[in-house]
Amino acid sequence: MGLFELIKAGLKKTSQVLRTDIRDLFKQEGRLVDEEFLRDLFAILVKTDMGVGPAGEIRDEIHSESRARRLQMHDVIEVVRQKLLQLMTQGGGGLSAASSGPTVIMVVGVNGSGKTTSIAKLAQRFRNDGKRVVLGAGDTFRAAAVEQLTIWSQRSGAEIVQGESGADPASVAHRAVSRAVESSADICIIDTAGRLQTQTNLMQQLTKIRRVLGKVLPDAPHEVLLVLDATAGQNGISQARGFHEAAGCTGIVLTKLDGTAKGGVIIPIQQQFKIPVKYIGVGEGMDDMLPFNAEQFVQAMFADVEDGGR
Ligand SMILES: Nc1nc2c(ncn2[C@@H]2O[C@H](COP(=O)(O)OP(=O)(O)O)[C@@H](O)[C@H]2O)c(=O)[nH]1
Ligand SMILES: [Mg+2]
Repeated sequence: MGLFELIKAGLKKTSQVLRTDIRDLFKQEGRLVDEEFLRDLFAILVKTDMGVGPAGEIRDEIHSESRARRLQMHDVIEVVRQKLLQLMTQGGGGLSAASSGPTVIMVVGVNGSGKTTSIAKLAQRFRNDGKRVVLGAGDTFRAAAVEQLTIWSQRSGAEIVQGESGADPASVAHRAVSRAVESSADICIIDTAGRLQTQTNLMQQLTKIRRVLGKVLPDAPHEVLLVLDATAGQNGISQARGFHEAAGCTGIVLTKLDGTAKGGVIIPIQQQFKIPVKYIGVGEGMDDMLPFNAEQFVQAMFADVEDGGR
């Protein structure tokens, strides 16, 4: 499958809901832009979790441009697409790299958001590019997380540094980066816990890991990726805010887009965190993570609507 086909497949749930709803809206050929139409369109857009602000902007734009006119479905979709593109920020072109030595990437987020899976996917991408990768199993809180990362690292041919169960994650992180330096690895990715006894403990731990990374390599971490579960919708945003504050995140990985019809959530996410979405997760397999591209994302959201909608 090509890149766009993968994104399209990943956004299938979102585009299918949009397809049903938008086609309903255009049962007659051409539709008068009146109060009822604007209200229905607004409701459809809000259903994607893009937020009432953005949905309202789109509604108002169509209102002011086309009030009392008859519009074809294609014209409306075109306006919605253009406006969504304006509201979205571009991806920011891949990950930052160290000027010399290994690039250190720290990965944070709520339990179950997809951190460990995304690390495995990232490691696989780097391995495909011929890079040498060291993984730090910094989620020592859950024994299963270490196991999971070990299995993935064996598959992709990445090296893994782990501690005893319950070991200090900061010391695991320290050893992982030191190992990456000493083995001249290109990339070091640090996994972290998403849950501890208390939220305060967790935030302190993340701050400490970040500090320790900088002690081994002064400009590390080069990226701090915040992993967000798209199926959590807008609720996930408030949950993740603490992580952003504690770890100083530089980019977002938005996972599980394949599992939700609320793909529009990417807009409030970008607006709230003001850091670029770098990758999107569209499945559980190792190849199911793609670089984020706003134009392709918007195209994919509406791909189904137009495929059979004319
Ligand atoms: N469908 C789907 N599942 C995902 C995706 N990313 C992660 N998962 C699943 O989400 C669950 C939790 O992932 P995990 O990486 O263990 O989360 P962590 O607790 O943040 O490390 C696992 O069952 C993963 O297979 C994705 O993009 N799509
Ligand atoms: Mg994990």
